[in-house]
Amino acid sequence: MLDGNAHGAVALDRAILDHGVADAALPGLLAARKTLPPKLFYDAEGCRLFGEITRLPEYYPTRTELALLRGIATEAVSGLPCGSALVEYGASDEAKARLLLDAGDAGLFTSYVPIDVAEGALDALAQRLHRSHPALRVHPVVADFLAPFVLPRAVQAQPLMGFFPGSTIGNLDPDSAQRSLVTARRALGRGARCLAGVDLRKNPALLVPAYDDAAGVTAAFNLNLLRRLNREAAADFDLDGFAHRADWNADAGRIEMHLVSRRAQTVRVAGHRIRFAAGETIHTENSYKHTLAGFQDFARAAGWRPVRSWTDPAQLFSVHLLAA
Ligand code: AVI
Repeated sequence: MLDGNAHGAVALDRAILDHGVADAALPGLLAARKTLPPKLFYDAEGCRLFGEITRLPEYYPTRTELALLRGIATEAVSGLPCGSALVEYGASDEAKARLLLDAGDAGLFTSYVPIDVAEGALDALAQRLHRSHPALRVHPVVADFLAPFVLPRAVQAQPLMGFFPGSTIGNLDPDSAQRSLVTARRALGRGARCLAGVDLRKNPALLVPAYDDAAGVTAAFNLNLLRRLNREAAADFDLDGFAHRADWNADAGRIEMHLVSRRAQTVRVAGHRIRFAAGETIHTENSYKHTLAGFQDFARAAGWRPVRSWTDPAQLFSVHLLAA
């Protein structure tokens, strides 16, 4: 059953989403070390390119996590009461949630709350689930889950399981990731459980190509940010003037994505003139990688109790069951 407005999505966080692209981009572009917020990746073309990334041979996280979840889904949801709600943080598609929704007895999950900034993707996801799971109540929430938001009233009295798949929290700086786990624990309440998919530290020879693939899809995904600014923030970036770069930052334990200015140039963005030196970068994304014990400590510090952790045989990716 669908629940929501005419677009099929409950807009609880308009104040944040309506900031506009220029407002989101300018503070970072005007800073001494230029940055852009990764949430700007996900316009329609960015969502399409991210979908392509997840199918690349070099990009191991999606297929590894899917295989892992397929194997552990029944164990991961065991002990949850019938009539529970699954709350997914960063739900660009429902492929992973389906594994949990279909895992337990019929009637284990009666509601699903996908939360994401990409309203179009949420609408499409809700329509697909409406067809395949007509008895499931789907309550999409258009929100940046970093900011506090209210869970739909309809699920507030249900037993809740949070779901952070895809190492989404790895794209947040550690303070924000910590805060989002705390916010989720408070929103989900006493007795809640949470399942988190977390990418593991590994040899940079495997990590870097996952973010700099031979077909150039990740490069196109990164450069699409500039195309979006040209269209939505009155910018005039020359896309040929910037190159994609992915670096492993061993000290910080993260992959960094940058757009490197190929020459000295000045770009207009929303009425501002922004100067780039040759070689200067816009830092567009961090993707933190954890150790198993490191993530368990991280979850504990956010008030969650680690119950169980699973990894694939090659120890590429991990899934953690946490209890509030
Ligand atoms: C969405 N997120 C978990 C992806 C990642 O692996 O950090 C985003 C991504 N950026 C480039 N490739 C994939």
